[in-house]
Amino acid sequence: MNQNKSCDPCVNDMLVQAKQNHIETAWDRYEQQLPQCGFGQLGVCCRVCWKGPCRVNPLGNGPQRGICGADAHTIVARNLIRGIASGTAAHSDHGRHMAKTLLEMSEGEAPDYAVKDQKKLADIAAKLNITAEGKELKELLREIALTTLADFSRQDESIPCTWLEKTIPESRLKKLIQLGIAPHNIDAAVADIMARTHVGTDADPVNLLLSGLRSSLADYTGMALATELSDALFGTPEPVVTAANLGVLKEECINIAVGGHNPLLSEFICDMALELHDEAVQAGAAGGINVVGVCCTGNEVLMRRGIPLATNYLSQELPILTGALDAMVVDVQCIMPSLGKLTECFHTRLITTMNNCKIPGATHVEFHTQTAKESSREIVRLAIEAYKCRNQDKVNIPQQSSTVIGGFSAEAVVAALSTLDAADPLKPLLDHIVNGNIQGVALFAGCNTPKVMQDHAYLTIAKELAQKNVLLLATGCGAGAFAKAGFMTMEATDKFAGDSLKAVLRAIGESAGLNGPLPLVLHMGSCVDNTRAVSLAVALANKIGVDIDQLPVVASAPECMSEKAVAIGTWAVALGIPTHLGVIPQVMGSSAVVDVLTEKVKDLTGGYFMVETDPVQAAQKLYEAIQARRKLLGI
Ligand code: SF4
Ligand code: WCC
Ligand code: FE2
Repeated sequence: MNQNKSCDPCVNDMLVQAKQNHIETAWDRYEQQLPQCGFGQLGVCCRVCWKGPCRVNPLGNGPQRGICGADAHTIVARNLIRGIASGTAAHSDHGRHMAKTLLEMSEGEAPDYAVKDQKKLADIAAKLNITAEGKELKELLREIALTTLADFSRQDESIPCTWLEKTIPESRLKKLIQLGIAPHNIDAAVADIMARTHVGTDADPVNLLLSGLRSSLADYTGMALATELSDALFGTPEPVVTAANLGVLKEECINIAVGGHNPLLSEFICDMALELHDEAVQAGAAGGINVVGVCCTGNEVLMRRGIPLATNYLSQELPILTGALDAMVVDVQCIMPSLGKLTECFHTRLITTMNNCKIPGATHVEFHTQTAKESSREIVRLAIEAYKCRNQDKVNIPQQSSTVIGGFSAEAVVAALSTLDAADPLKPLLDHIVNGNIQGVALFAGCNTPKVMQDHAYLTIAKELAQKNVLLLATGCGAGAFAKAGFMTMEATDKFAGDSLKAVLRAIGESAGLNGPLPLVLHMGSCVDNTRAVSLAVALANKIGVDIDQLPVVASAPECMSEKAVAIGTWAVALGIPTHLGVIPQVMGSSAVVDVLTEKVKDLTGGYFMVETDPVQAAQKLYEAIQARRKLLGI
């Protein structure tokens, strides 16, 4: 029963239980939506103005234009880039929040925050050409914040965003400038899309798609700065051992799940869980407070603090069904509105925290950086109160979880490599790529969708590529899939890696003091942290003097669904990376758009999209893309 819904046994167990108790989940609501609208799936439904909605008949035997005359190509391109704009806005809003926090710190207005990683701060300053020497911390924070915020406000279109310029190879930047797609201002890239897709404005699909590429690069910029500034504040991740899946919930503890994306809050929830330990024990929870993660806030605290991960996006409702979750604390993005109604059936308190993300049915405790500790204390106390209403007889926690070795920031990877060659840490990695022990690198990113069996394609593609000696990296809910399935362990390396990959991972792991190989899939963080993988690729490219589109590096988003994922996939292509999508993107109604995204864009950026719903075939195509790159490099 339910075997086709997920490859995660915990999920399948909980779904049986949900059915018995007449509790509805995302999988049920997906079924209620079937059959989904064919026009929407093809991207040919336009709701840009109120003369519509207009639909173009994809079979050619109905209307071929909307009322204003827009054809399928215009409509599909407009719909696609509006999604990219939303993804860009979401990621970069997260980045802006970080930069503004640095500015507040410099003005003494965010007293609870500190710089945990001084080295990272110094690296950031150097990257941005800011002199750190002789400066007071506050002054340095201020300069970094203002330089970063200038990427949201610059009006001179001839100057690209600093965080883009400083984090990609020179040759790539030149190419992007030539194509007119290097953003000068993140917010302007978003606004440009909203302006040009207004009724009666840009109708040229290629021109529309180019602005989509520009916005996706603004998305990259916002992500890069968000990740780097978070590292300075909360620490750059280092290898850490933890666990994943619903078994990480503990009956004897007050369980708090943190979900969403923003480490500005969740870091303090983790601190407060320790501080209020005695209050929890007094309330009857002998084990104190157990913080677990969901989705990307989960990835953030997993990477930096080894907080266990309860589950990834699609199964975010299920921790509540265990009856053991006392509070679900959420910030922004990828939080199902269903949680409001669902928590009404349980003792679990849903707590929203951000002004731009309120959910009916939740308790709202507004979080401000100025009073981070105070708000976090209030939130954790709400969890303690909720725990007092828990019915222990109804608690049913699936006893399954997998070990996870996470924390592989680019710095952590380089540090591990430096145990092999301290003077030139990238050399061993490069040598192994050149001699074929490592055939290439694949980055798994993106979400979950009920359109396919949850996590299945991630695991299948990874097994296929690992067997062929491809080094695997993962972020976001893809990382969640691997974490739950035990793919972030040494055992998985022994079981699934091809011989030469296994030998390399063992050599690095052992010399780095791990007493075994590196895990099969390296956890690089939340979805905003995809730029960690880019920074590693850029370091390799710079070292051998090539551009990213020459490296044997590919990306795969087997279950992409969010607009952020669309933006990420698009910047991967803009940076020159062959990028696989495992679900059919909502663009198939326009042959012109499909042709640009899968073929013509190759001539512009070197990257391209490939769509393949069969995971074995997808692995084959990704491997072929790697081989094509190797051939061109002559290796
Ligand atoms: Fe219809 Fe044109 Fe309005 Fe879109 S913009 S809804 S195609 S009239
Ligand atoms: Ni990023 Fe996708 Fe997860 Fe949300 S958290 S569901 S965008 S991968
Ligand atoms: Fe995410």
